[in-house]
Amino acid sequence: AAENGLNAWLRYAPLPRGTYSHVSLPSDIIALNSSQTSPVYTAGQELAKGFEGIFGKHVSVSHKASKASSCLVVGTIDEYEKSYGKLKNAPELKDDGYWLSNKGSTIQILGQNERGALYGAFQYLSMLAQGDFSKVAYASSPATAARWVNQWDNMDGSIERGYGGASIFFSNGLVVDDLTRAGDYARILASIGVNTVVVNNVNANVTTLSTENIKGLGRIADVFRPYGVQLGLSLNFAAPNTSGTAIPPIGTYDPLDPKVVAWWTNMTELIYDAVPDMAGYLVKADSEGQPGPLVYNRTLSDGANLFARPLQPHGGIVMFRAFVYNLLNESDWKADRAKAAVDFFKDLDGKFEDNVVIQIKFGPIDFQVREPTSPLFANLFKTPTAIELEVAQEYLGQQCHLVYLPPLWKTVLDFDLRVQNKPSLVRNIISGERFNHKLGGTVAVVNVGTNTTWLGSHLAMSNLYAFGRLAWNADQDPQDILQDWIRLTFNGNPTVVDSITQMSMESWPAYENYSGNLGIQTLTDILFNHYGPRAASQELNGYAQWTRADHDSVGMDRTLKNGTGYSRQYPDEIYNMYENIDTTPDNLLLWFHHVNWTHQLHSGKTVIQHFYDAHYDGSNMAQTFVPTWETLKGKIDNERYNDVLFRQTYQAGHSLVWRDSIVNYFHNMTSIPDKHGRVGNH
Ligand code: GCW
Repeated sequence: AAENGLNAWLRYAPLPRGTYSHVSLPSDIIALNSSQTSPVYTAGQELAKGFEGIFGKHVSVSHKASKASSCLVVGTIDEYEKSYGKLKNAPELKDDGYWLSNKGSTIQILGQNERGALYGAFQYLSMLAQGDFSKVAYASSPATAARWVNQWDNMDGSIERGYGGASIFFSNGLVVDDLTRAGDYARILASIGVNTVVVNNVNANVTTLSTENIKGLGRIADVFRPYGVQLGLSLNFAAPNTSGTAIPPIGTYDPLDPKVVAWWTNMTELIYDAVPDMAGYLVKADSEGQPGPLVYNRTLSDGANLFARPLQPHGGIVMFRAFVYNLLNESDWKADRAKAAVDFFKDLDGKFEDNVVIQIKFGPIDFQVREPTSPLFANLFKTPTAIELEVAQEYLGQQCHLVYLPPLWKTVLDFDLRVQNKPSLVRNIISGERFNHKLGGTVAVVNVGTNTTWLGSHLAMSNLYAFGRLAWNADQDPQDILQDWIRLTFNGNPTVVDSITQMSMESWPAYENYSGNLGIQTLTDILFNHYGPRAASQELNGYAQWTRADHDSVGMDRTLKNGTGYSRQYPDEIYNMYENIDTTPDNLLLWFHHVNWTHQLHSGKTVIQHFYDAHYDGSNMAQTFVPTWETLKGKIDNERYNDVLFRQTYQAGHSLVWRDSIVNYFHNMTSIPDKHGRVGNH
């Protein structure tokens, strides 16, 4: 049944009866707010739904404080204290934080704000649904203030890089009438602490700002609101000069022209009339054909501030994307797109309004299977930053391959950039802690669509779940998060947990091995759809995702002494590590250095032999996912069992296509035989 997919990890499946006979469940739920648009109200409903599903117990919800014992109270700390008196030993909570505690059989779920109370309820339900009845004494606050997802939904209902069906927000140029799925989405996101959804594509169409669509955005915000999810909006920089919006065009979009300032101020007011709690704007400017301030010889900070100022009275923020680059020519040995973000943004540090956050893709290129940490995180001190991750598996198998991404994200979140020779973990930079900012963010590009699995694949949902968990607290183990997800999404049967854990944890290494290793990036077709192997497409394109592979040698020389100088964008300790081939880790060798195919790695293998071996290892690994999955037959529902089996069988086959395509390509190029005789000669 579709609800297995639609409810994602919020299924509240019945626990085996014997497992909770010793637990005394509350007899009443008191939600300290009776307004149906309040997240506290939602929390009450959700808790009742959970008790019903997990324990088959009906627990009624009321909204009046009472002293009855064995009831569950959910609300804000403030509301609680109004009714029950001052709390002793209440913990310090940040915005959106929560505190779970119990006094005898009375359970309290208290939020720093209403949203926090809902998050606390979801946390409590997550414990119950996993059969975890341990102590309810737990306070938690989010690491980053902005926990946003970016949808790349177009007004015509298509989704850029979408592999899970059509948009749940737009169709035929308008906001859809039936927003049930949008509300369901908000529920899923609230359960993992996501607080904003930017609903339209960063390649923004101006008609999102038509009079009719602004009303529609108001309706989207209305279905989000009970879940504490705010609407965010992506803007097209040229909107003031384009017809189709609620305000007539004025013939220019120069950010310093007072007419343009007035235009955006008026537009912002119109939007806030419809969406009084809008979170803010997301802007992609001067990138990949999008208009921006550079067209008028203005700076990117002029561009960001144009939007920041009218948002200030409303408490909104601008997420300004650092994904700005120019097309380049491969014949120039020093040309390097990886340098673009620092080149464009470094000197603007300090020139942004206080409510601007620079949103930075985790690596300097574009969601590749392995990239070093973007050096921009170490070059902005006065400006808060957010990391941009991709749940959409654009270059990473497009949800047709299982690739559990948190281990990849953690290589960046946990990376120590050693700014001024001091500990400078990326996760402490984006939280605002390292450079003392209140703002900061963790963002994911997510391509959920109308498909009843949301992402088009049941197993891909672990990436969305883990994204939210890591945005809340990046100091968590990807495997622990995964196992929570497995128990909630499927069940706690040890075979189920072990098998899915094994496949998932092996999936990124497998994909890296058969798609592109040693830091060469993902060798997908980059000219067309970013799917499937096409190593040749990496050369002679303007996108500058080059491998510089030829008969003798391979890799991008990004050193200062002989290459593009990208290495120098890092602080000294990191620069020294990457500048020197001996201290560059094998998995990023070809990102930083141009070497002979016969160059010996730290592992002792040559580069070319590593290519051959890795492609066989990776595809062999992908073959094992099928029998591993087959151990679940009868242990989960048939519908999901069969659906995933089909996908894993496909992945196993496609990994062979990957393997043979890549090893043959480089074997033909180098004429170097495989030591194990597997390549060529057939
Ligand atoms: O990865 C590239 C994608 C584009 C995308 C762009 C971006 C929405 O191929 O489809 O545009 O990144 O992040 O802006």
